Amino acid sequence: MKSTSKFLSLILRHKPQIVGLELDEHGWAEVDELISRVKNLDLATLEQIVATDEKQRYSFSADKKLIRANQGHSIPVDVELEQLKPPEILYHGTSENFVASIKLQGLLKKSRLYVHLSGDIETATKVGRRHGKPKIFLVESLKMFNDGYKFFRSINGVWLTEHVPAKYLKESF
Ligand code: HQG
Repeated sequence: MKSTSKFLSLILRHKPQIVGLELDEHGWAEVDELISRVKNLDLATLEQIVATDEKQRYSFSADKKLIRANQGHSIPVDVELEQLKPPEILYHGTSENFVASIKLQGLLKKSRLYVHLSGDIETATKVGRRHGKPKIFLVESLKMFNDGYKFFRSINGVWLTEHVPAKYLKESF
């Protein structure tokens, strides 16, 4: 199940073409088509993945005919993110290896559409651990917002913004 979920994330965020699928401009794929193109995937399995995924990565449309990833894309789709005033501080978990470069350039979105930020240190630490020894940056998000930067929150609670200049970053531990 976990490996199918990972594969779904690859298809719905990054490379739908590897199974010959197309996403629409809002990132939706047709459920029937997805099921027919991914080996060993049926509707019951898909429903279970959407319901139990630990980060709530996917959503069905109201009529359940379409499915999309809630965030994390590298391909340019508009998932109709909610634009919001952020809290005073958000967190970014990364690896120690990237610290010098981040202090110089700020946070870059790299291959994704946005820089991903977390609402709490625990989540940011898990994100950072994916890349190596974790390192947390505090982001002065409210200050950024007041300076005109836009913030979005995906429906699974991930905060997103296009770039965090170094002057809004503070090192945590
Ligand atoms: C780093 C996972 C050098 C950045 C997570 C990160 C998240 C820089 C890496 C979501 C840099 C990009 C996204 C700079 C940023 N110099 N390195 N100037 N600016 N970086 O995977 O934020 O499990 O694209 O710190 O939970 O790690 O996929 O982004 O380490 O929500 O659902 O460049 O992916 O969710 O890595 O993770 P990523 P991320 P899923």
